[in-house]
Amino acid sequence: MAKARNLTQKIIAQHLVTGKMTPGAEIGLRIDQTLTQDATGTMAYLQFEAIGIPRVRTELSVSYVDHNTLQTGFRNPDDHRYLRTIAEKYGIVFSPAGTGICHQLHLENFAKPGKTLIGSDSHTPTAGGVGSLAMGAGGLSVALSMAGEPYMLPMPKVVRVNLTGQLTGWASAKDVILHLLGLLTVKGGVGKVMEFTGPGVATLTVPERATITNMGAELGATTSIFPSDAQTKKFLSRMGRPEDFVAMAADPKATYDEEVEIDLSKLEPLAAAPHMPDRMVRIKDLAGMKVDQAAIGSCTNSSYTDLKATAQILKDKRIDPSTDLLIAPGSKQVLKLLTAEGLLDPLLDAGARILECACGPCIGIGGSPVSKGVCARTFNRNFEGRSGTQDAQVYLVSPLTAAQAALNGKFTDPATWGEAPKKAELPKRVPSIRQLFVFPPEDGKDVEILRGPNIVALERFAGTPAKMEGKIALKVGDNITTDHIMPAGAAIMALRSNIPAISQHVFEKTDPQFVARIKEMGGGFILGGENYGQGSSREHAALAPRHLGVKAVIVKSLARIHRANLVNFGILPLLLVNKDDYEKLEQGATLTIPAADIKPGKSVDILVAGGAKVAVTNDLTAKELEIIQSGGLLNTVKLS
Ligand code: MIC
Ligand code: SF4
Repeated sequence: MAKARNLTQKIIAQHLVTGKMTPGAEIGLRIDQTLTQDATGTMAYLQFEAIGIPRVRTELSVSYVDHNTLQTGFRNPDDHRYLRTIAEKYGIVFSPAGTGICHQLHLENFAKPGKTLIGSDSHTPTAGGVGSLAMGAGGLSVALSMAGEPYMLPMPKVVRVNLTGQLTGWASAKDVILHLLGLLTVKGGVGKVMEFTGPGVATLTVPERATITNMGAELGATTSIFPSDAQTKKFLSRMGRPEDFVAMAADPKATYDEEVEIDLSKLEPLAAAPHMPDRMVRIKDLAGMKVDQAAIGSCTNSSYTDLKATAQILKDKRIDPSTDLLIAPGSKQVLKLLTAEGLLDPLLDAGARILECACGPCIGIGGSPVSKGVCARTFNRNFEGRSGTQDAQVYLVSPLTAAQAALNGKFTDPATWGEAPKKAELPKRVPSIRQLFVFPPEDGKDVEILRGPNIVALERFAGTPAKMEGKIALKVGDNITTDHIMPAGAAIMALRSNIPAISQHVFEKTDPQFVARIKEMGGGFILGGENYGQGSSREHAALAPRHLGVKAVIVKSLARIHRANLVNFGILPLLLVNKDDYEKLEQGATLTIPAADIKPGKSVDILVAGGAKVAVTNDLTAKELEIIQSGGLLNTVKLS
């Protein structure tokens, strides 16, 4: 009899092209679907063009425009036009600006149980809400998946997250994932898939599940996944695509590498306190704190059910005049539903500002709070400065909590909120917005790709020298995010298609002298702590440092997507054998790295000027090492 498998192992087994399913071993997966968004997409498609094939080889590839929708100059609209023409040429579905946020739209329109999905955005696991095995990746990895190449990753461990009971009162799906983050921390999921099982699963609707799998990204997890069951069937048929349903679940006797228990009935409203998504506090304990801004939206909490609950709370009330309330619906479908159901009026009448269906304030594109402003946001990241206001204090909360904060002008004890609204469900008839997607012609041969002056040609990098010499250009601590390395916000993100220009902003908020210093040094190394490169999948956090001459990062541990991006662009990711050596190494120290002696999983000594030695190792495969030595993945691509 076949071995009992959990759901993750089942989908992996069905898509396995190379490797053995032993945790940690490298595997290659056939990818059914890809998605990109504009801020990472332009680079991904420049790379796809460089690969040089006439058509994508996936079942479905979608290009969404949702991040850089602010058009304060030619750059963003030029990027959108480039993306539209590329999509037509290569057989990709195109979702124009304003249609909605990639993950919400993908969930509503395209995600399917049992399929593999790679997206150039770290919150791609949202599609795990319908049982897709959906992972975030760098743009180049997505470009290769579009070219039909297997997606390479270490076989994850599978964690069984056993849900019992059901949510009660004001506790919601957001509080489930906030609770898990408090339990496991922002590095607790690295190398793991969070697979949700147990009797509590059936009590959660697909939008609730998607909130949980979305923010599983903040655990550093490879992905998160729910089974495909009666809830999934209901969701897919309300979305007008019942034929996409297939039931999928773990075998009854499946085993897992680790287990976590959550009793849903014990949860209460929570918040992630500034400036990390795992800094868990109870809303009750924040009671009395003034809230300057409440914001409801982002790919975590912008569904119809989230906004319906918000409308029910705000109905016939007025928000506190000293608090701003920003609402960005996740898609035009959500917006149309709100309109059809008469739910937009309560939001407007209460004083909410309705924003475009896009990422917006989540990534610092508008909606920055006042100086030192306290925010209650339903988003997934509260890294320092990400809101656009450097000293803002962002608390990540559920839509129910955010709506209450807007009404009261402050956090209050949920015990004072009265009766919670009944759990919102999608109506039976959901209006379709399918006609808003641009489906590609059968043959894109004659389509002309239109590029603007901000779209700069790809740079090819040289291979690594036998010996690397240079200085530690920057020493940073634990949990450095890709937002620290390559900041976001409207001004800098408009440069995403222009590496020479965007590289002038590397580490700008952490150390404004960094760029000048590394240029003067003629390149160098970065020293980091645990979980270096967590957060966003932006490959610019590897590409731009590489452009500036960063040759290696030496760290205690690395986040998964950033590690892959470093390899893809030929930067050596080295791990300190003895983590205490971190203290011995200072910014400015001159190092010699014997690059030619580096072998997979073997340690070598770095020489520190003055005579000291520091042992470093790596978790690279022979192939990854070869990629780095060749100056990056694009230099080694040979398509089958
Ligand atoms: C984010 O939430 O940080 C982003 C912006 O969506 C990124 C992608 C990017 O930087 O373009 C992500 O999550 O991968
Ligand atoms: Fe967009 Fe924010 Fe989601 Fe990133 S986390 S995809 S910026 S809504």
